[in-house]
Amino acid sequence: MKEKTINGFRHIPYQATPITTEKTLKNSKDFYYLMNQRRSIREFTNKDVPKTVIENIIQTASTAPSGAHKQPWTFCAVRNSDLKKEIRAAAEEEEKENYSSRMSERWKEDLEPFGTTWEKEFLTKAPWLIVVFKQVYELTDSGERLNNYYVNESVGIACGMLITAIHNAGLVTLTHTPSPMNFLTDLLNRPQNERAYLLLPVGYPEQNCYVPDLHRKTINEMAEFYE
Ligand code: IYR
Repeated sequence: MKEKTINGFRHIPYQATPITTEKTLKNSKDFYYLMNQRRSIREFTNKDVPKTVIENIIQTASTAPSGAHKQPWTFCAVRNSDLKKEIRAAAEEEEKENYSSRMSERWKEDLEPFGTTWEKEFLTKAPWLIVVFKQVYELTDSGERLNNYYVNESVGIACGMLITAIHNAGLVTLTHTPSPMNFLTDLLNRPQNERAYLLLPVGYPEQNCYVPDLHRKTINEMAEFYE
């Protein structure tokens, strides 16, 4: 197959990998079994993770589709312990406020199975923190603001792929959402077009780590088929 041009842009043949139906059955099942072992982990060891691993998982996340391929994301990977301490202190300050006055009683009851509190030891214990920023708009050299498209969808998908890559690498994480997250813009010195979206500590689970006995919805509870 040859290249072609659409609206003046080069299009190249898609190199599909040939696959049998049996192989797609096996792949889909194996991957489901792998991902079904993923759990949100709040207790980390301080064992280091090589920077290359973090680069690989971030590159995997950046394969996500995005509105008009704007790739409206920045992944800030923090290993510096002083910076992690500052992030923890600021996050805990917000969370104290959340748990004491901003969250509803019903919300706090819904969180009881997880045993979460304002205290966030994982922010200093995990070897890496990945803070994902969304780029609400692009800033041109002349200072013009060009809005990006479907930013929340795009960055949400990239975060899902990041979590999948972390699990596939044999590491653990949790989706931490200190709210409000503006303090991360200052601490990480981000430009005005970026907003903090999600914070993911990455590392190895603590030995003898427990997780709540949760159950996932069955296929009949969460899917409808229209054949
Ligand atoms: N952001 C708070 C509260 C919290 C909210 C949800 I939704 C959780 O699944 C867990 C915690 C915190 O991180 O403690």
